[in-house]
Amino acid sequence: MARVFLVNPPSPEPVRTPLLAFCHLAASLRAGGHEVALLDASAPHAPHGHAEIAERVRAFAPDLVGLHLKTLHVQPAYALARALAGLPLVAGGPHATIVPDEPLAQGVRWVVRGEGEETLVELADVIDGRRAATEVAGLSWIDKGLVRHNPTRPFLMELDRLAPPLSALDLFDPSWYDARPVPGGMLAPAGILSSRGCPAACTFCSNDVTGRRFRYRSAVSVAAEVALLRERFGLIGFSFFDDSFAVGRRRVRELCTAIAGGFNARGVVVPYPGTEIYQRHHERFGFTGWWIREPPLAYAVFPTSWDDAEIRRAYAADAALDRNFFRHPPHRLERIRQALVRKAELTIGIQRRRPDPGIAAAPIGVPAAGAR
Ligand code: B12
Ligand code: SF4
Repeated sequence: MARVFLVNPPSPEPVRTPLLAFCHLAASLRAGGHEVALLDASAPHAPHGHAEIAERVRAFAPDLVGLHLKTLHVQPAYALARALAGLPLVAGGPHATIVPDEPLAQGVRWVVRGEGEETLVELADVIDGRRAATEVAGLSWIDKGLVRHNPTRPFLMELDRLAPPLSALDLFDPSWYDARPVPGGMLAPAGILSSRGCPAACTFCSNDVTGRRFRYRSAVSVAAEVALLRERFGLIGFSFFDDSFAVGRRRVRELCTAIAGGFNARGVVVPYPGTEIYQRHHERFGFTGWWIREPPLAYAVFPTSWDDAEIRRAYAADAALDRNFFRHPPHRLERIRQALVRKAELTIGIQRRRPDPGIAAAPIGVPAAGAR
């Protein structure tokens, strides 16, 4: 059993939710029989000073210390690596995947390229003396002073077989974040990952970890996670962190069926003429020609100011919900309404955390008026 301490380095751009990558990595390490501790130093109230971080790490007596690297915040991460000199460092994440030689030149001994669940567990096995480093696909490392890049590990195809990320939530200290923990002391996770990869190839996109090959979890597995989040944290709305959530019509349909819900990016859908959703459903639900036969949808100007009442109106009131184009039964309408109210509350919460009244006036996190 190896002892692994994961550190998300401090960054000038604090993140207010547990790092999902660490949920996945820690869950897999535990499932592989290893001991894990972690520190999300990018969280607003976590320790940020090198001395305090180093003290915590050393107190755990780790066999491996993992650092998460993103390009934008790599300089503070390398400064931390210097402060942790002498400890067996392993780096991973988007930046380490793209330029593995760089962390190796910055005092890091091992780099995990790409998805890390299997590679990190196998590296922990190497530390335990249970396998050779040369056998670990996806690993770059320094061997007797020379940099070696082992062959690339294929993408993880069977995502259902991964250890459930929720099983590592207890490792995050709620006091590092602003969010209030639920009874039982744990924080809700930031989001769900139902798929990995994206077949598109936007020229500005840096998704080298999950790549172009689209893979997805079964609807049953995602529905089970949603049910657990509802039960344990009382959540009624869920963020999906997928690279490209909408890929695969059959998949999304199965997901909708498996949870008795819908996916709502920006308010309630309006079936515009010429769209597929209109074409397929107007006869069945009786909204043929609705824009000419029925009173116009009464949307208020969107948005006008950013006080609480305005946020509530912009998020929680939706003329399309009242119109109920798809004849949802009352209980489902009520669930959608609750989700909209929750969205409004979250936005008000974000707004309240903004210290600068000038910034508070900016329409951050609010759907564009035309997005309906
Ligand atoms: C969700 C998300 C966020 C959320 C994270 C919330 C949270 N609490 O987790 C928020 C909104 C906060 C966020 C913020 C930012 N993000 Co972001 N985000 C993502 C997104 C969509 C999913 C990340 C994720 O969870 N992936 C799933 C996990 C399983 O994959 P992963 O994170 O890569 O981790 C795996 C491997 O990298 C590796 N690994 C990761 N860390 C480590 C550490 C060790 C030791 C080891 C061994 C392995 C390892 O193993 C993990 C498991 O397989 C990705 C897109 C993507 N394709 O990943 C962008 C992405 C990671 N974000 C990106 C960027 C640019 C940012 C910002 C810098 C945006 C900005 N401000 O400009 C900020 C940075 C904030 C900060 N201080 O860190 C880029 C990073 C590119 C780069 N080269 O660094 C990505 C790749 C988007 C893109 N395609 O360009 N982000
Ligand atoms: S993840 Fe988004 S930005 Fe990246 S290639 Fe796919 S569609 Fe483009």
